[in-house]
Amino acid sequence: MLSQKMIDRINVQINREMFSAYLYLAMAAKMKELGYSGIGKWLTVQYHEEMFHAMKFVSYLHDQNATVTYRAIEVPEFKEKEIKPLFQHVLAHEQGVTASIREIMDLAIAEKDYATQTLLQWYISEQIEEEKNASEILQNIDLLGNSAQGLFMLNIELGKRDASVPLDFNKV
Ligand code: OFO
Repeated sequence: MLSQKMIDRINVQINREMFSAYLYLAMAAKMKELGYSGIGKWLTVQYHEEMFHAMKFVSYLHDQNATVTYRAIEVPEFKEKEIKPLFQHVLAHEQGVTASIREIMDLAIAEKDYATQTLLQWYISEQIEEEKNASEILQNIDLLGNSAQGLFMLNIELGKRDASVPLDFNKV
């Protein structure tokens, strides 16, 4: 059985994951509007991944017979229109999410909540992947010298991304 503090904290995280989804969806729309359809596709895949992260927590609360509370999702704000600053924003955002997951782990350890610790191991590994993805794209941008030709190629490359998580949340 989960503590009320843990249930509340996981509900906050569900909201944060949904905000991440919404942020990436908004970024995808902007990139598509600017003609970067491949980068838009990459960000849309990321939106699905974030919804999966949210729904995996939802599923966990249901399994633990705890209450799921959906709160309002903040409006995603970002000004970046250039590719490099946009992915710097993505990386900084993911670093913030990593810190948030670590906070829940700290709580789970303090409460000797072994079940939640087991669940969180998945998120900790996933955050390594999330930060690595954004860092690699930034490295590629630097290697390509931020040139128009390089960005053209990057746009094609990122458009090949497929989701690494199930998109059917009924299976979560
Ligand atoms: Fe859910 O990992 Fe990104 O935000």
